[in-house]
Amino acid sequence: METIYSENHNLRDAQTELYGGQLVYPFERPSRLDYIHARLTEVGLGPITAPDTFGMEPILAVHDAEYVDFLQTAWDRWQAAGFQGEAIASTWPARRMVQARPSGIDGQLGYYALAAETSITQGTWRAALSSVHVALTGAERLRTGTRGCFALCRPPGHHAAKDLYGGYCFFNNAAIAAQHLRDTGMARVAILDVDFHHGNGTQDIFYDRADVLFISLHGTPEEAFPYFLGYANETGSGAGEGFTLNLPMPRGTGFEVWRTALATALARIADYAPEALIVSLGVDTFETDPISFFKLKSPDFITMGADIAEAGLPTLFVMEGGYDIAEIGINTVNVLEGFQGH
Ligand code: 5XA
Ligand code: ZN
Repeated sequence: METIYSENHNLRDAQTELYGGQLVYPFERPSRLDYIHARLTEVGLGPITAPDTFGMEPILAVHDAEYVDFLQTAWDRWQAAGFQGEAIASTWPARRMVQARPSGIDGQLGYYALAAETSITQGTWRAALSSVHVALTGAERLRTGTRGCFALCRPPGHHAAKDLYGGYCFFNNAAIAAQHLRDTGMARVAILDVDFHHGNGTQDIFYDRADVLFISLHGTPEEAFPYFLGYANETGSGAGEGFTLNLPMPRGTGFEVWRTALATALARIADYAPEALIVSLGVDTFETDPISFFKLKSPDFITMGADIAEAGLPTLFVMEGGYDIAEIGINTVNVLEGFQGH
């Protein structure tokens, strides 16, 4: 299986994440990809290729133009305002407040942020742009007949909505890839999100549409980030009614239960009969992930990949989360090997 990868992800090296009331070095850090890259090479999964470049059009097909402009200029504007640390939101348009876009950078951070853990830094824009190119290059491979491809994206994307960043995400790589497949001729695309966290951004982008099916398996939002989306009764709206499926699961969920949910997801995908499948691949379902609460073990990820292969669809794996860094390479590549070997 081919992997698409760019060293540009290293440009995203934030030094601060607001976690547990402290500013810590972020869980979402460059070395995550070093471990995955090393494992890909160790097992010889296939070629590792640099991405092609794409213009802004595929991004603007998903994201709001003012939001894109905000991301491009946020760091420079933050610095110009004289702030010393990394750019972190601190004020939100909460209940019963006006949802208007402030003019200054401090106000706009709160306007566009869905969470405060994600700081914007020097290099964030370029890394986020490159991550999109990685996903789009993978999508292009599916268009030319590839059975499976791995887009080794970083920063991740599934929390980013058309005008929201957070949860370490800026552009929604999987959604942009799906939209690209739609815009270049595919009638129906399915997105299966197996990251521990609900893909709120992807859900939001496609919520009222029937041409992209979104399914997410995740920690119950009663207890897990992003907390305010991902309940089972969110099923789509308008033309999209029935084309969102959420399968939240409780603390301590192990692979037996998780795999039953995956079977439910795969049955729905078979029923939908898409032309391609995009998997938002996070391995933070692993038992020792530091910010999650499922109990999957390393061999389970091989079974997961084999189960996904059973769908028999051209499949693009798009990297999302996973923070047990010592094991992230093994767990991620296990999914891909499980898929490939099947
Ligand atoms: O999939 N999303 C993540 O792994 C990020 C979670 C951020 C929690 N503050
Ligand atoms: Zn996650």
